[in-house]
Amino acid sequence: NTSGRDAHSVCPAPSTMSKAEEAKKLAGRAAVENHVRNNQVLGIGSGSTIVHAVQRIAERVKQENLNLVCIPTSFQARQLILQYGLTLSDLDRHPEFLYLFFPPTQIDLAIDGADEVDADLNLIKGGGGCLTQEKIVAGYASRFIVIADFRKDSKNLGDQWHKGIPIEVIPMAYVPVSRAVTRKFGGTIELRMAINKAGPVVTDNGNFILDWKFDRVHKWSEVNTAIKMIPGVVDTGLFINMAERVYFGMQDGSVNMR
Ligand code: ABF
Repeated sequence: NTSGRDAHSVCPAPSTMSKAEEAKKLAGRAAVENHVRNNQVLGIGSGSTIVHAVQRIAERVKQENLNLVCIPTSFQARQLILQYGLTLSDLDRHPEFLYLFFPPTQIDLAIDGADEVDADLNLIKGGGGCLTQEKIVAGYASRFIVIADFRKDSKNLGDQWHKGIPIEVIPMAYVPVSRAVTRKFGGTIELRMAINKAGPVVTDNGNFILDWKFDRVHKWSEVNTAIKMIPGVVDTGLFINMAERVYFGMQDGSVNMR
């Protein structure tokens, strides 16, 4: 992830940490078992959960001699694809647009993590700063499958994830965008800083990230559209009506599907 931020890396108890890691693995592997098929073009997400999915994809490529092509959602995902010896590609070579129906889309399946998933499968993403490329790849895929551990499961956005909704902005506009968002929708907003506080986090696209902490439940589809219309906004970490299915790895070793 761009920022190196892990939502759950702040001094977790060791047992919680290992249960969460095990849950990520369960979710990632289950999604790959159920959805990856020969001759697919795959979108590969970012974060720590996707690592387990990529490991399983690489195993299956070897065991079953699968012919797969992978499109990354970040520099991290690109490195992961290369590290596991998978075939790297891009949207230049696989550009078909889902909503045209014919010719069919060429990204068959995008798999990615999330920071939070609500009851309607709306997501907050971008805790790792890769939200724009993640949304592009998911948006051009026929199927978008999310993998997560039990801590991401939520009724309403904001119940579990308290770091706000990430918004990627063009650097020169971060102050007016911050003001526009809080004036219209309330809450508070912060420019995401690098861990050493030496400067702002810079995304793979050369932009900044604002974290908007909202103070009430909103109509997220409308909020997403309105924020995207503010000059200087590149995209938001709200993924509305995009996920087809979510796999949650659970504490008891099971996998819940929604
Ligand atoms: C990416 O990685 C992001 O959109 C999300 O912020 C994060 C999830 O990370 P992890 O899998 O490490 O929990 O998918």
